[in-house]
Amino acid sequence: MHATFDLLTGCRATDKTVRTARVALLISCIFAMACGGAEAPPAERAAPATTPSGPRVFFVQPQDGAMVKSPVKLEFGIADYQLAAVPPGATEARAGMGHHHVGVDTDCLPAGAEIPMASPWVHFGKANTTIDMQLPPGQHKLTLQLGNDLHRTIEGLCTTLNVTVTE
Ligand SMILES: [Cu+2]
Repeated sequence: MHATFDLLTGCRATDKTVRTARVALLISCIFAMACGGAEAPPAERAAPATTPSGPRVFFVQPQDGAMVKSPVKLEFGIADYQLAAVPPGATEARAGMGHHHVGVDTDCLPAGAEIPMASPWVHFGKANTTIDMQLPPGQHKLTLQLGNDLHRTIEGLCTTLNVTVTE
């Protein structure tokens, strides 16, 4: 089929379309978005269907069950909650804000508990979201726990995964 390239709409148009009255051309202009703008917007990174909505923290990497080598690159994510560095000398917790903590081979702490400033916990009080963590070979549980400015846990903002560190 012979086709011409219509400069006005950016669409390929058949002879028939070109011959048709200008009204038709206008109509094709109106629909040009469906042709020239055929590129779909980039799909949003869809959360798994099982993920509940609302505030949450999650590991961007590694994936649960991954085989990894030490040092292990950890990256943390947060949704519907504000990641914030701890202000110097903070004496109270700002509502709706927190920073990440990682616990190695330990469970989520109860809501409101103070996250120890000691092993197996690491605080990311500068609102940082990555670390290259040294881990001995074997299986490890990694717990990502959000804490407020007083390093106290926040209801529901904790997740865990398991990785196997290979030699
Ligand atoms: Cu902390």
